[in-house]
Amino acid sequence: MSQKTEKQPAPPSITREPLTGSRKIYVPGQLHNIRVAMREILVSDTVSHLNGPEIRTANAPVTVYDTSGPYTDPAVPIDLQKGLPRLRESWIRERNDVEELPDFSSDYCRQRMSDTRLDSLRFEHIRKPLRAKPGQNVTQLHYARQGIITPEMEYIAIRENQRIDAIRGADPLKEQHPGNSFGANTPKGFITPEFVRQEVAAGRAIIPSNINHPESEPMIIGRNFLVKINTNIGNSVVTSSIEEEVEKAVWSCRWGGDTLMDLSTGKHIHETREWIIRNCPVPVGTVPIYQALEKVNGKAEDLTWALFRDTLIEQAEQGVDYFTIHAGVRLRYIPLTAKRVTGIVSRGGSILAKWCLAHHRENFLYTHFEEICEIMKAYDVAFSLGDGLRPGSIADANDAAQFAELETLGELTKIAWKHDVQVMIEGPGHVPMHLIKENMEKQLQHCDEAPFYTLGPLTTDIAPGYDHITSAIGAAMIGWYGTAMLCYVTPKEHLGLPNKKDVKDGVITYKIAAHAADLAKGHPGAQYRDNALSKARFEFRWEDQFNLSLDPDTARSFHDETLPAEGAKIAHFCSMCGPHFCSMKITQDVRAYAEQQGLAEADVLDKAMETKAKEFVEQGAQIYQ
Ligand code: IRN
Ligand code: FE2
Repeated sequence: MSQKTEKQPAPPSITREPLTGSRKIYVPGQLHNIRVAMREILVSDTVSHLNGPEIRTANAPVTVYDTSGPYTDPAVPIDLQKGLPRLRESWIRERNDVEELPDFSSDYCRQRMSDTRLDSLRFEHIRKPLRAKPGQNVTQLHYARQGIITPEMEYIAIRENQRIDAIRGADPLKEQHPGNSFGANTPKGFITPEFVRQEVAAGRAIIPSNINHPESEPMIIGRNFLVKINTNIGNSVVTSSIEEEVEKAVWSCRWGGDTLMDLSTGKHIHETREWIIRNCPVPVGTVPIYQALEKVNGKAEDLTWALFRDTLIEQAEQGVDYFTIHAGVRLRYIPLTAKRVTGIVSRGGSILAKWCLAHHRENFLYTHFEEICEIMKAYDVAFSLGDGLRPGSIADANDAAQFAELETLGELTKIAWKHDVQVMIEGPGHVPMHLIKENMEKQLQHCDEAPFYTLGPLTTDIAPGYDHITSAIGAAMIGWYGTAMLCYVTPKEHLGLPNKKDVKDGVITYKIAAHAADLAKGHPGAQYRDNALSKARFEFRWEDQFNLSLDPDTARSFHDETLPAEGAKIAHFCSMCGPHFCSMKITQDVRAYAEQQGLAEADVLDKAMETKAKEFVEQGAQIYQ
């Protein structure tokens, strides 16, 4: 008889309703039989009653990029025990280059499968792992280089544009590059599937898409696309359970997390990850060395290549979409960190440094790099080349250790590309504003434009409790310079494991940084939403202003703190300035007056200024006498 000592995880509390004022829509593809999930924000009419009867003008709904997955579509049944619908499964199988394995190929999984105590915690019994057929390469980079536009690429092209009216009728095979300086509401370019393919083929962008994670909706990381944000979750030995982590994962996607890293180091690492992956609509990343370290009971010197390799296969067959691999922490760079204020702050980096010193040998991730590539291409796992020697304080920014590692990451990028394996590069860390640009320039130079993925950077060390802000400043800057993905930092950074509130605060803060960068870079779809929100604000369409914002719930509740009455939602002022000092109200009055008088707005302003100037001089003469 099985001894079921483990309890079934309690169903987490998942928020299922769409964000207020929004609904899920599906945009069909032209090349492939796909439906791209997007979020449509409904807005009300503009109402004007200048000198006469009320005039209503309709405002178009605003379509935005949607990372929330099937959770916000009330029509899709969700069963966390079964996992999400497998959106990509048929696309993957129809390519005819994968095979279903009779069993999981890692030793670790095979041993676990016989452990009946874990039955209720796992999903393996409901699926078989997929792997490339012998001799096949199943990466999106491989397809892109052969000129194939995959359904994943078309899915991405559609969702990246955000504005579906901009792409309707566009030729999907035409190469289109998003130009710069897009004027209000007039995108000059849009992203086509062919453009996506070219960027992937050039190594400038990656599509993390493990064939064993068919639940994930395709997304792209590259500097000619929307800037993405990654969120980290995961338990540690001291806190949190499987259900809490699943809840945080869904929550992170709801508010805009584009990818999710499970950094669990505590109990049931494998099972926690399985639950997260099966229920996660965005790509999932991990740092496999963490689990490898658990397997040797935390003794870094006991790590071996064989054990690490087995861990990679275990996680690849679970469906992890990208691996942080700290292969750039070379033995000879470690002394360069000796005089640092904060030494090595990367968890993975410090584990490998310890191994290198204990054995006085080169990092086994570096020496076995080509073998790692062989595994990556059999499942399409992308590299996130870890910055194990990133600076952990302002004092250590841009030092010799950091840049030596970056050069090695460039060397490894070329090896991965030789195998058609997708690569992005991890970056710092703690960097003051004046040293940020150099990071981007060096990364582009050494890593041949492979996408950059940075942790912040934090621009000062003096604000624990507020490091989502210290780092969002750096993130916005480096995103503008060309970083493709920003790893969020929560208010709990340096202090503790983030809870659900911290996850949301981190996500919204990073959405701001990413969007600010999109605007500055001139992404064709970015400014449309700002314009729609500004128009709603100017016209006192309060509900529209809330709903168009990144966090409608907070915007609404802040407003309602002082003016809770329903009537205030159409009032032409808020409690900030009151009814008589609202600049927007005054401007509207000026415009109304101009229209009444048949004058141009500028003339009215001139006239008004003249009167004001006169008054001022008269009053001033009294005041300063
Ligand atoms: C991102 C850029 N540089 C580091 N990161 C993230 O930091 C990385 O992807 C992972 O999620 C987290 C912890 O990495 P270390 O501390 O093991 O390097
Ligand atoms: Fe830090």
